[in-house]
Amino acid sequence: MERARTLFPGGVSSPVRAFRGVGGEPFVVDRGKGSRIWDADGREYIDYVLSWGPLVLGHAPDRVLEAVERAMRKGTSFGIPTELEVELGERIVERMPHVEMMRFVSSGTEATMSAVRVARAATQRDVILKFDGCYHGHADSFLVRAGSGVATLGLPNSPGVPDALAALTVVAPFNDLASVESLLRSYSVAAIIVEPIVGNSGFIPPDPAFLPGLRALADAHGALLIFDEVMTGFRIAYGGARERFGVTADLTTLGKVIGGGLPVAVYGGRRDLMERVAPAGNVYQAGTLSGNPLAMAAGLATLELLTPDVQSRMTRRTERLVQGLREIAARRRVPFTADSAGSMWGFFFRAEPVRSFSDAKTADVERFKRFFHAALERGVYLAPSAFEAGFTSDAHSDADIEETLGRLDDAMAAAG
Ligand code: KE4
Repeated sequence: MERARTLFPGGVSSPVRAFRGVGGEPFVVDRGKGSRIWDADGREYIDYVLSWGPLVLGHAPDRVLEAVERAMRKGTSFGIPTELEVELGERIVERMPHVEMMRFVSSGTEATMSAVRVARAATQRDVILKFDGCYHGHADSFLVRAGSGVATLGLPNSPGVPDALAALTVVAPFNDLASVESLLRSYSVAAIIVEPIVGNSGFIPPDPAFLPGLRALADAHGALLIFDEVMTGFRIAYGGARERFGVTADLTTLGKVIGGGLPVAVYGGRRDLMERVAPAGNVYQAGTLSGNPLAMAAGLATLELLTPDVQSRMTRRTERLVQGLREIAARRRVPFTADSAGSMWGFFFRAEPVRSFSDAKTADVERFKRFFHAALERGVYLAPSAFEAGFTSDAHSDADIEETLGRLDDAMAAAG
């Protein structure tokens, strides 16, 4: 880390990794396999961060490694169409038929910024509406009251984003349809962009009427609806938010899981919208490594292994983990609320359920910090921020879950 700090800001390649939200020094990881990771000193952890979501099959699954190996022997990149990208695209459409046409990019940020560009072009409007505490990557327009690392570091917004640009982003509280409606009346909004379940302020599910309400309000005001499923995609249901909530977005962004740990993300949706993207249309977007064959191979192998049975097995284990934590907190009289959807989960040290980022901010962050370190000392790696979601994988066995609950019971006592 000393060497890293002379090379990289904060010694990290992404802010959330720096443990600024929990204090102390990040560990340096050496390797991972299944549900476990080992640090450079050989300490072993059960991993519930899983590279912030991508590793839905756990670390280094044999079938994914073999697929990447096969692909790399044929070359690591071409910048030429390959069959692999077609195959992964077809897998995605099979799961999410509302993603009629798509474009591969290399990060969630690229996906969301491109989806917003398409929406602005299609509606010829400039303003976008996002939600307080939601994080859609670090493109300028999204760094307005964002979640994830922005919230973790307590940054109000971000210097370097021109006021003129930030003014084109309006923000509503999550789960607050009245606020959305009043903003849609006051501004000519190109698109509403939302995490269907917020994973970047901790784990915050939508009220039942919220997503259908956004759909109706968007339609009533000529705005498009973008579901940012970079985190929820292929985690909260086999077919994502549309399957779980029955609401169809005009554009959807995906990432993380579809790359199996390699850099892949996607924006896509209605064909009439996506046909506006160059070279079919005139909305420009491009990328040297988009559709990279190694990343396509990893994503394909991952989705092929992510069957409905695997999905329901992970859901069951995640529910067991969350219910177990609720029981531990109740027994220890610790104010606590937790929830999950598929293989995505989260908790807050607060008695009442959390419905918005302002609720999340009232949770006991100091207790979270103590709990995080007590868990880490006992070999459980949770996200080093009170404003992140947790994940499980198909590699997290029933025994891992039971082992985790024993260790976290102890950690909750130690956290006082
Ligand atoms: P990337 O540009 O980091 O690949 O994706 C941005 C993004 C977009 N949308 C959602 C819903 C996301 O959760 C993310 C990225 N998530 C964070 C952690 N919650 C990535 C971790 C990091 O920033 O290092």
